[in-house]
Amino acid sequence: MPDLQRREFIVQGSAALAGIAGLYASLAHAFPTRRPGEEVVPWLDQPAENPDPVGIQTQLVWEDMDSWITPNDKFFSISHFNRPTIGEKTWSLEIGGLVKKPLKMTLADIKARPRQEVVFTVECSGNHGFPFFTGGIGNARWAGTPLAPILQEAGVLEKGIEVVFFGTDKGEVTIRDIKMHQNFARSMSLADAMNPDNLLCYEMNGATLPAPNGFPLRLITPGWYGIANVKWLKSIEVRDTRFMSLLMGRDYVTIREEEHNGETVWAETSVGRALLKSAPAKVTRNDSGHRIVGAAWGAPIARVEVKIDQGPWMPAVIDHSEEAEYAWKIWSLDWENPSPGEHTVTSRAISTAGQIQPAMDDPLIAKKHTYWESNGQVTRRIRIV
Ligand SMILES: Nc1nc2c(c(=O)[nH]1)N[C@H]1C(S)=C(S)[C@@H](COP(=O)(O)O)O[C@H]1N2
Ligand SMILES: [Mo]
Repeated sequence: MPDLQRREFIVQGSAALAGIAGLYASLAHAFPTRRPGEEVVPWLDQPAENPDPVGIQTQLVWEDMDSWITPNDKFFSISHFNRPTIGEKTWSLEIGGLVKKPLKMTLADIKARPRQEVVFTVECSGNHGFPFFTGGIGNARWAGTPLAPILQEAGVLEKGIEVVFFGTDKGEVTIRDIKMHQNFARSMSLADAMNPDNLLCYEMNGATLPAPNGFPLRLITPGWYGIANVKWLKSIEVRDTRFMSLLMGRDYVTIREEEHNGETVWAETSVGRALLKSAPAKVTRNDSGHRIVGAAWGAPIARVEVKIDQGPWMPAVIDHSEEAEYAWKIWSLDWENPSPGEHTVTSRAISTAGQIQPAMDDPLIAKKHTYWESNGQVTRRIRIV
């Protein structure tokens, strides 16, 4: 993410966050795999120091994961440009472009519309792409109003095929010798934008959407990588051509060597839908032994398997006490009599469609030359005493 490091940022304090801290503490759910008297055995491989604490704020600390819902003050936050401070009173959302009736809505207008919630695990597609970025994921209950009826009300014209979401944040982008100022922007096809699960979201885990996560309004598009979930929304524009921006066509582009009939094709694809993934979260220990706990997400999960060192894949137990279509699943495996010394723990998720999370040496991962869409199997190291 070298682009993140170079930018000037308007740093915003997290005072607002501290104020609502009490609110969501009561929302934290008891973690299903917790056992009496257990303690966490720390991983040996800790993440490297974050070189960009403004661009990447507050990563998930896997060992500390103790609730299905990630509390707001522990939720990661990514900013590519500045971090805008938006006053609710002066803010409004414009819906325009190729529509019959352009709309302008205040936050009160949006809150007066039908409310809808979704529990959705948001992951940055760069997560696990760098040694310093392994906690770019969190699970929250998002609330807002569905996007589709608003687009319907505006009346998308026949030739409208693309819906662009602009953030308030902006930065300088240089392409060849052209310097320009672009707002953060991402687009979706009209069909994808009309998905009834998409929300214009103003609430996170029962609290006002925190500034780092997009106050006053963000797009929540369940099933897509973090980048598609545009924060600090400013406007929505319907167009008649495909849309490009830094975050669609240059950055957040995966470059991969693919085999097509024995020939290598270098493919460039824009990051979009989430991919099948899992990770071990922590190993705990109490009087009755060791237990490996983790999460799986990115596609409907059928099974999760765990491998210790170079041993066989063993089936983990998926917890069904807290579940939602777009939320991560928590799994665990009791680790019988681990031998003292160093071990590796690897997990892989298997989707209901039969896909298997790829190993790091699978050509899908090994022949990927960019760090986006890093959904390869995660291996952690641990010392048992
Ligand atoms: N306006 C705007 N929206 C944005 C971003 C941004 O920099 N600006 N970052 C995106 C990225 S890369 C991710 S991973 C998610 C992260 O959401 P979060 O910060 O609430 O965790 O927001 C996305 N939406
Ligand atoms: Mo991201």
